[in-house]
Order: sequence, then C-alpha cells, then structure tokens
Amino acid sequence: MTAPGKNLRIDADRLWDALMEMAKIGPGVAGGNNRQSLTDADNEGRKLFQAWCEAAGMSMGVDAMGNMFMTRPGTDPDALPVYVGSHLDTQPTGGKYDGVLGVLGALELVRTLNDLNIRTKRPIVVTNWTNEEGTRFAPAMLASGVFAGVHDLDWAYERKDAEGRTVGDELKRIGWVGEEEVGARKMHAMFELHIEQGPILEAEGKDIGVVTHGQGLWWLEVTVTGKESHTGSTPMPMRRNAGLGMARMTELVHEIAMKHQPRAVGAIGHCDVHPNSRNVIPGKVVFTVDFRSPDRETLDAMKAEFEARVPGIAEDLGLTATVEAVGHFDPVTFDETCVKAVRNAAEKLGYSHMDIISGAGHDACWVNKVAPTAMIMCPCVDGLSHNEAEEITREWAQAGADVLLHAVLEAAEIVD
Ligand code: HGY
Ligand code: MN
Ligand code: MN
Repeated sequence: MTAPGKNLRIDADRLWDALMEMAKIGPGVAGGNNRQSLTDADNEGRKLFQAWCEAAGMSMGVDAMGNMFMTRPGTDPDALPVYVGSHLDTQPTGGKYDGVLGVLGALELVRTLNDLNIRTKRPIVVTNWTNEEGTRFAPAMLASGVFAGVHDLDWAYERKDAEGRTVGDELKRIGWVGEEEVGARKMHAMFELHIEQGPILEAEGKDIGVVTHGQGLWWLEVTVTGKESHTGSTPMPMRRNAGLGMARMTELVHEIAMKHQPRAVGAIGHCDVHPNSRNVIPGKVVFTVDFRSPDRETLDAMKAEFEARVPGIAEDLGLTATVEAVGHFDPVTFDETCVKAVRNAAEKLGYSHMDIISGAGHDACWVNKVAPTAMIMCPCVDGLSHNEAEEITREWAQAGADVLLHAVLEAAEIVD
C-alpha cells in the first residue's frame, strides 16, 4: 500500500464553490442558513448533494431514517468501508459551514481521488446524517443515534416539532424513507470534519484540531406552572408567575455551571411562554436546559443539583415544576488509531495542530459506539457558530479537507 505524498491536496476552490452553492438553499435572513431538518429546503439540499455525488460516480443507499450513504467502490468489495461525512441540516439561524463542511469536504475528497484515478482497497462512503441539530426535532444527533442503537426507530419517528408534525410523517412527506434497516451497515472506520464552533483553535493559532474526546450533554425540559392573571390588577403577593420561576431557574443553571469551571457549561436555549401576552402573567413556561462537561461525574452532578433545587424555587413562588431528560450522551473518547491517523495527516501536511475536546455534540459521538471514529476540526472566526455570521477562511476549509483526505486514505488503503 503506497502512502500518498504530502503534495496530494484537495481542490480548495471547488470545495469553496460547493459550500457557497449549498448555502443558497434554505437561506437565512442575515447571510447564514435556515435549512432545518426534513423541511423542503432540507429536501432540496439533499437532492443537490445526491446529484453531485452521482456525478462523481457514487451510488446512493438510504436507510429508514433518511441517512444518505454515497458509495465510491473500492478494489475489494468485501472490505468494510470507510465512512466520512456529517450533516446538511442547520439551525434556524445557522451558519453555512456547521455540518456542511464535513459533508462537502467528504465529497471533495472523492472528487480529488477521481481526478487522480486513485483507487483504494476499501470502499469510501460519503454520509449525510439526518437531523443532527435537534432543533426542529429533539434530541440532537437523532438519526445517528438510531444507527448506533441508542434510540429505536419508532421512538425516533414519533419525535414532534412545535407544530406537532412527526419525524416519520415529515420523512415520508419529503420522500426520504429509505429501504435500508438503520444500523445494518458495518464500518471499518468513520471520520467527521467539522468546524470547532468555539474559540480555541483560532486563539491558539492552530489550523487543525485533533479531536481526542467529545464532552457529554444533558438536555432537560422544564415545565413550570403558575396561574395566568392580569399584569395590572393582580397584587404582587397574589401572583403565581411561571415567568419569574423560569428566570430564577435560569440563574440556577448559570450558578451551577460556574461552580464547575473551567470544564462545564450550562444555559437554557429554547423557551415557550404561555400565553405569551404582554398583559398576562405567564401561567406556564416550558424551557430546555443544556448542561455539558467532558467529565461524566461533573455532568451528572450538575443535573442532580439542578433537579434537587428546582422544587424549592417553585414552592417559594407558589408554582409547580417538572424536569424531564430529553437528550443525553456521556463524554466520548474517540478511537486512538483513527485519532492517530488524523494527527499523522496534519503532521505530514505541515498543518499546525493541537489535541482538542469537542464542545459540541456530533454524529461522530454516536457512531463512535459502533465503529472506530475520529473527528477533525478547523477553526471558525471568533469561535462563533449557531449564528448566521458563522465564518471560516478558505485556508481553514482546505486544511481540514486535506487532513480528512489523508486520514481517510490511511484507513481506506490506497491501491494505486
Ligand atoms: O448541540 C450540539 O452540540 C450540536 O450542534 N447539535
Ligand atoms: Mn454540527
Ligand atoms: Mn450545530
């Protein structure tokens, strides 16, 4: 097996063009994207990705969760394939690169191999995972979670969006319920390229993050119930203000996360206020807490402390509150051999690099349960993501995709 020379690089302009082309689908209102999972825009993005992959000689397989698997054959059809990809769905105010860089960086990898007629022993499968973001349908990484056996298919199909539409119905509506059983595919390895979505790589002046671990997550849905009443004529002592309850519980989330610095984070992101009227005291509020830490004990301790202290806050204000876990994964340790392939690639190509723990969750976190997996990160400007102003440089995109190419080739084994 020949090792590729360090002059083997992807075509950075072609990758950038693909990113900008995909960004036109499901545009946001401030230069980013709103291509939420299983919407018509998601369907349009899937079809463009399928067309590009088929034009690059790949054949498509789709499973019952709509996960897209685009295969470039290897010389040994019996060899377990190397999977490489990420997700095309975005946040409602998402950026152009979160997930998309990993999918189109993988496509660019195949296009580069085609240009040079490079064959590999193992097939290479470029992958788009359904519903990574978990914003329209919680939890995040839903389809890769079904693939890894963490969620069962029926439960995943029943996940509802704010309008009450289910994953199963929406998958059917856009025509992406595939024939394949979810999780039936076996992998030799999986690699995911992703922007860091944090400030570390840029601050340290590094082109590449060699992702050794991913932090764990708890998503807790809190329902606080009080009593709707007039904001003008209800005396303060008589109020049962669910909005005030949420405010104090939000403070509590922040206080708990700050207790566990520097390796813990906590915030609320989603909240529904009922009836959400200017002159009605909120009778009910539903909101989601997002706790994360690379350390499992810390993560579970934050959840436990929050759950223990919520009833006291509610009682003080004459409210009731329930806390339900709606998303979870333990901290992840990625596969050493795959991580080494990433580090070797960065070293060979002369890209500055550092080991890093992923702050965000990724499909790779679940796939790592069923196959050797690793991630490659590139910086993003000001560490900003989940914001339409998310930005990367062409150089960072090139560095990430070059390292992805060489790491995948180490696993897929070049034949000639
Ligand atoms: O929530 C996450 O970490 C990912 O962006 N879905
Ligand atoms: Mn992502
Ligand atoms: Mn994201």
